[in-house]
Amino acid sequence: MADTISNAKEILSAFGIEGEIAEIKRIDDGHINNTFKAEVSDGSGKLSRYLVQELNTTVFKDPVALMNNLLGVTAHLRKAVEAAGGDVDRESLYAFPAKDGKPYYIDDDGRFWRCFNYIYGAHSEQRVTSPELFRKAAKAFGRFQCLLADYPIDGLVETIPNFHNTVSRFADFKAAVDSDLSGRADTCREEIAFALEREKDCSVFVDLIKSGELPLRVTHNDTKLNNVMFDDETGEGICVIDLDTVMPGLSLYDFGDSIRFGASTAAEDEKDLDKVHFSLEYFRAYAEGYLSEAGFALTKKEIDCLAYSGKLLTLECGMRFLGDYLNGDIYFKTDYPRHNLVRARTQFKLVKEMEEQMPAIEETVREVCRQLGIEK
Ligand code: GN1
Ligand code: MG
Repeated sequence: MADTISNAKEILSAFGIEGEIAEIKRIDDGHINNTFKAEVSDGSGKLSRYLVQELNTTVFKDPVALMNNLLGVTAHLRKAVEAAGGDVDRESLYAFPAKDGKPYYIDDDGRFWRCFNYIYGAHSEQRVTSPELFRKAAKAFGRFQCLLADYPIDGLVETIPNFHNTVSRFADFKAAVDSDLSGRADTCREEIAFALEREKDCSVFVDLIKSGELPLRVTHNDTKLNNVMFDDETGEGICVIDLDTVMPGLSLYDFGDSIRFGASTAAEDEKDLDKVHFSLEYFRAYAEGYLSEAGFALTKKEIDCLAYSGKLLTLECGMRFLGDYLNGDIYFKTDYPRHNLVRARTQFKLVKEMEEQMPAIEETVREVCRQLGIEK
């Protein structure tokens, strides 16, 4: 992975950005796309910053449709921020049009580039280090969901079909075990068995969607902590980023995925499992933040499923990591050969602890609802 972009000048110029490039710096936050911060000087000493990102078109197979989703959603969010008197350049993302009017540029090697406003005076966080931080992330994701509540769901394509369809994720996982393309299955029999034993869990949300008991909403679908930008001064979550998977989904996908990543005492790829624990304290903080923003808009069934969503989304992600390990690391970026296995292990440890603590997690949701006056 290069730390710079060899054809940065050409790419920036395609977006109408001329001037001297002062710096190109890789931002190593995501497992999928290649993201860079670009600083450009206009000659008079004034520096402008941009976020230049190469979309992973192996993962996102219809990038043009994706950009269409993104343009609609960002325009909607921008309007909402404007209406609330917010700072649109810091509280919303904006994809710059290229000179040909398209919101992307494809270079001679076929690489698919976008260019966004750089959210200045803000930072991302890679780990939950306090309940306050997680509560702030939760508020940002809860608000994000409310802002998109009136966005026409039919106008969005599924950028990755069946992204959180756990039944199809389970089938993919099983196929990865059966074909064992990497010849690694013998190194993770225990982890494989752990996932296979939980097949029944995988159909719970799918069935509730089918029966009409859970409503589809416009959701983010990748609500990792580092997809929120926090204000450098106030620490508040000011902008939700990484909008490539905004599409029809369940509120529970967003809640559960945040819990998966954040309600843990260790990093997603911590090798020492003794350090990895589910944190009920962090769970409570997230539930408080999220429900304070979005709780009144949720149905009773959605609220009843919040506790379970954390476990299910963690199981799903663990299966995805383990499946990728078995497939030979073809999806997630990895730094070393067992990286995906290490990630799967942390996820399964969290699943196990969430299962053990499920009554307490459910009671926490009820307590938070009472505390906020949410009665369904
Ligand atoms: C990927 O790109 P990033 O790091 O925000 C993945 C998520 C996983 C996450 C696991 C499009 O998100 O679904 O939950 O890694 N995104 C995609 O850390 O597959
Ligand atoms: Mg991301």
